[in-house]
Amino acid sequence: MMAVAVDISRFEGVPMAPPDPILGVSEAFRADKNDLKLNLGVGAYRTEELQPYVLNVVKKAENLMLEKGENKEYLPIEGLAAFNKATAELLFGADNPVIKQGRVATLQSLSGTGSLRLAAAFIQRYFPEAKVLISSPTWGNHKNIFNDARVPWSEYRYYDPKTVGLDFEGMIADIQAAPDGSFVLLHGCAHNPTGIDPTPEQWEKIADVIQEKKHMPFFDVAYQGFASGSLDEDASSVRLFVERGLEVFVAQSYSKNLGLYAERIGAINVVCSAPEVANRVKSQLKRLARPMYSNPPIHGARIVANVVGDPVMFGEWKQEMEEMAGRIKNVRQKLYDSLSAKDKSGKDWSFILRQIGMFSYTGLNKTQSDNMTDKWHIYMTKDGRISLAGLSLAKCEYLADAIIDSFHNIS
Ligand code: PLA
Repeated sequence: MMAVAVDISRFEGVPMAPPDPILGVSEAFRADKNDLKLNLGVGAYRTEELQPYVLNVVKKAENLMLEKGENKEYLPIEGLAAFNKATAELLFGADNPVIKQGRVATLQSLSGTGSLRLAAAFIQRYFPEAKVLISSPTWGNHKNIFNDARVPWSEYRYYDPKTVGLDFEGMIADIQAAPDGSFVLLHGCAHNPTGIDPTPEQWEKIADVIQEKKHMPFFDVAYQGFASGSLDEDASSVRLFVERGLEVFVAQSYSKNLGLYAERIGAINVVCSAPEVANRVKSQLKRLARPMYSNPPIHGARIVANVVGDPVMFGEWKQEMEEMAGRIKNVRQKLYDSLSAKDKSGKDWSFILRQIGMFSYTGLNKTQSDNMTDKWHIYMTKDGRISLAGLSLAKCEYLADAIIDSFHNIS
């Protein structure tokens, strides 16, 4: 008997979901047949030839792993011990007293997103009254993560379109005005999407207010080493809060700095006031993880543990990371040079040089961003963000033409 198609579906009530504002851009890019097309949507590093890049040190670690012939047994719920040790040391510094005193609860989780989601579930369960403050704007998925975890959030001012810089006063005022004990989500470095980070002095003031208000700092560190090229420098914001003796949440990702996008490797760290507290927090994070995904994948964890744990490979990684960060800085400079040379209107494009990390926040509005895609085949998010990691020196002039056209000819 052949199966007969049913004419009434049980899924009538399921509407079509809109495409994801970031990952949907890659789908549209793949469908475009024009040779000029350029994908500046998702923040994924490309070589000058615009090809995906697997770090040499990753290949080396994978070869070693293959030689050892390790098994594929389940990891514990908390993940690979060697990874958890390495990741906390990389973040806080190996000599940090919080590590020596056993005050950090670290769980390997599903990259940055999964780690944020686990923390959000923890907040929902143990701080049901608390609200999370997120920057305006922020990485689009932050809102989805807290919405899905049913954690209420509101925004604090961050970006000032007039100065194309940080609205520091606004940020401080909003953090101050939030109910005591709120969670304040901060980008550890290379703020996404604006590329604008507070200065060290501003970080101190942010910490002052958070401390005063008994807020909980919650860092999202998705670009350690990718902003400045230095792992330590990019962790300095987090370390400043930890040095003050505060309890802190930190989500980490190895997608960008080790190019392990698809391995889904990262961690959630909770710095606690005492080891006994850290043990309790960790036990509850494990309890949340178990029914969600049981335990994390092993491959990426082994790569990180091998690279960080071996002085030679660690050195090679730092060098490759500097090269990646350096290539992004070069295209940033070339894009600025091309815009300045071609744009006869006298507009000051120097904000591009002041931004840091993978992205540039161009100030193009939605209609102008649409023009970039529809007319020029340049794929980017509709908030005007472009990923410089997907740009080559060779394409800078073309991009500059497209930006100038969209900026001046489209309102
Ligand atoms: N946090 C921030 C601030 C991010 O920008 C990203 C990735 C993540 C966390 C999560 O990355 P992970 O889950 O792979 O560790 N943002 C990308 C990709 C690069 C994305 O949207 O998923 C972006 O294009 O904004």
